[in-house]
Amino acid sequence: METTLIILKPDAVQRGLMGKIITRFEEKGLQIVGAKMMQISDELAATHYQDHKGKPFYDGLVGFMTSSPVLVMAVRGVGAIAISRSMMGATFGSKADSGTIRGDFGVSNSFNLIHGSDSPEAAQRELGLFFNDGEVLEYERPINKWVYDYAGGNPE
Ligand code: 3AN
Repeated sequence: METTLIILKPDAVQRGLMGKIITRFEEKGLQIVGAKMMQISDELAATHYQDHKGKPFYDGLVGFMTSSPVLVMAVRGVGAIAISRSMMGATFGSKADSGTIRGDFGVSNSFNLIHGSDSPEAAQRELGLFFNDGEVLEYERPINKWVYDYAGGNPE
């Protein structure tokens, strides 16, 4: 099982889209194992987006992410990182396919509703940035036996 960091960005929170977006993850079969609202500090945004420092959109991105509260979630499942990225759609809402979160709910290139870690290394790093010890939970989910095929021993 993989765990990934998802952030519902300030536009998703302000536009009242949290419930609809969370529902998509739940209905897909992914397990929410951590969730909290927070106001991202300048320091945390700078650390999270350190790879983008110096790019033309960096200041706007940090300003946007710190402008209003976000919902951060830890989302778990087999292949959760790639599945979440495909559910999110392409970076720009104007280009994202219909059926994806960005494609269905946004048209903007900078207000793009959602962040998801893009690799196992990024997920580990980002979960550590946004969640404290004990905030990402382990709990039994009986429905897992209908979400996954365990006939071979592992969830398929
Ligand atoms: P993604 O979130 O799809 O992985 P990245 O990692 O390339 O996209 O970029 C991180 C964030 O930076 C994006 N979510 C988006 O908000 C912002 N961003 C990336 N490229 C641009 C751009 N050209 N103009 C404005 N914002 C951008």
